[in-house]
Amino acid sequence: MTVDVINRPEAEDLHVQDVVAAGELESCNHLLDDPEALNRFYEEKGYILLRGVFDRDTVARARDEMLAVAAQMGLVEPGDPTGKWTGKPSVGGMEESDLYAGIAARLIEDPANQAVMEKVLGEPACSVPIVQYRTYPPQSKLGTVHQDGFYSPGIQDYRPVWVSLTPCTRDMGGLALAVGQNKRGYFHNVGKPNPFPIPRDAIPAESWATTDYMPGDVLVVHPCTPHCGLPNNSDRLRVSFDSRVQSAANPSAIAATVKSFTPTTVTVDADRVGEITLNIDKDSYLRPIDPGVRESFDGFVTYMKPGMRLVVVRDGDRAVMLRKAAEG
Ligand SMILES: O=C(O)CCC(=O)C(=O)O
Ligand SMILES: [Fe+2]
Repeated sequence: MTVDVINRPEAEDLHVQDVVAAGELESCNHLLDDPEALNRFYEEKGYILLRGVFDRDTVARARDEMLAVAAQMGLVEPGDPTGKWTGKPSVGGMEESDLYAGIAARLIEDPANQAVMEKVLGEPACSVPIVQYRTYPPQSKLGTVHQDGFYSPGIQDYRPVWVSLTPCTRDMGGLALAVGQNKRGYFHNVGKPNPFPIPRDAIPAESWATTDYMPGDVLVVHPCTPHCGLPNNSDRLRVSFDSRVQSAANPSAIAATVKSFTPTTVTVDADRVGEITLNIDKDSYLRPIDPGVRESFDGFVTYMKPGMRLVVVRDGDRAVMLRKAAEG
């Protein structure tokens, strides 16, 4: 049954602590060479789990690169590939730090991993320049139960990927998904303030599933699948990132530098694509300064600056979204 927009100011919220992920996610490796069957599984269950498909050396490189940043912050000893926590508290808020820039793209776009990404997307893939890098010590503050698509309107034809770079057994707080709940619309409660928490009774408790993730595994999460990161109760950091893959031939989300603008257009120099001018309208999702804050259309020329680094999401020559760049 599809839910209409939920507007229930009195509803009790669903918290990550309430999620008991008793189900086990299934591997889709046997469907990799059958694009139709793979798509059917994705649309039916709301995810694709591929075991051990990324090349080991490329995963180890990405792991070492992320752990080197964690070591700089004192969270792990330098050179410790297991990511054992030193006990130093994390300052938090590092998910989009420039210190990590490029790690995800190097892994996803490595020639050794391209073929599998092409199978996941159905055409040659490149990564979207928006990545959240997570080096989460035990007992870190928990996130929310959410559906990615609710917060990212207009991003078409991409597939979100979640990758753990060290073994992420279930005591370390990997991703839990509400299996098959991607076909019922958005559960976010617009009767409550941002982040519009999902009501407790909206998702059947028995739909929740997780697994022990291993380095080289790739999890693709449907933009409408409710999911959350579980608590990390181990003695190690959870070392994962989440990004998205999209068409390499016709990328809709591109990193770009602002050249000039008018009240209704922006001209940017876009990576891979070159100079383009896009129309801005009142429905464009404008968050060029702080990705968490939507700016007004009317004030466009007052906050735009030449040289700004952005991620531009386009549909033809319309700007669907302008977002502060998260990657280099
Ligand atoms: O890794 C997490 O804790 C959350 C990840 C997530 O929300 C995502 O991959 O969309
Ligand atoms: Fe998410």
